[in-house]
Amino acid sequence: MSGFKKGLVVAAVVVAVPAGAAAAVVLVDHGHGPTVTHDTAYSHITTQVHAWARGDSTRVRLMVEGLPPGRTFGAHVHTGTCGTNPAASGGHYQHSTDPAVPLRDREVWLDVTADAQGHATTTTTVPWAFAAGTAGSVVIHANPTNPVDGTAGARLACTTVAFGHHTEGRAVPGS
Ligand SMILES: [Cu+2]
Repeated sequence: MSGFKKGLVVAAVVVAVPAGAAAAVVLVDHGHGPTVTHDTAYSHITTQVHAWARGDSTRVRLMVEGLPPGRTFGAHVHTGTCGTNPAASGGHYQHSTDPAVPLRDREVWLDVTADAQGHATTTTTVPWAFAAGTAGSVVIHANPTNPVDGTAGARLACTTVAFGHHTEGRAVPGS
């Protein structure tokens, strides 16, 4: 019994240390969805978006369930929040409009490929923090992203995420 209690105390101390570290990873933004499904063939999918900040960089993860196995779908961070009109989510978030920088390095692309169970997860890290109000959603498209112009076909589903508002602000233990 006393050994069990001692173990709990040790675990609590280990978890507490990273929260105070300078380079802590903090869950800052989070969205569950989809907020809106634009194509009824995808009305059964579920989405989760998480964003973590670490210093000046941001790690964004898109998780989707219920997709057709084996297919790849383009997905991006968009500027607007989701609405019943697919165009409501606006264009792609662009951290820079400098045409000398490849699109994939100034937008946030989260293309996902479904496994045999229809699950898909993609994580990407970008070297910036989102300013509040500049990015409002993650949109899943019908086709893989064209690396030249960033297009990916029709908008299938949209998940609203208030990037940069830091609605979460929780330190992630052990990271
Ligand atoms: Cu898009």
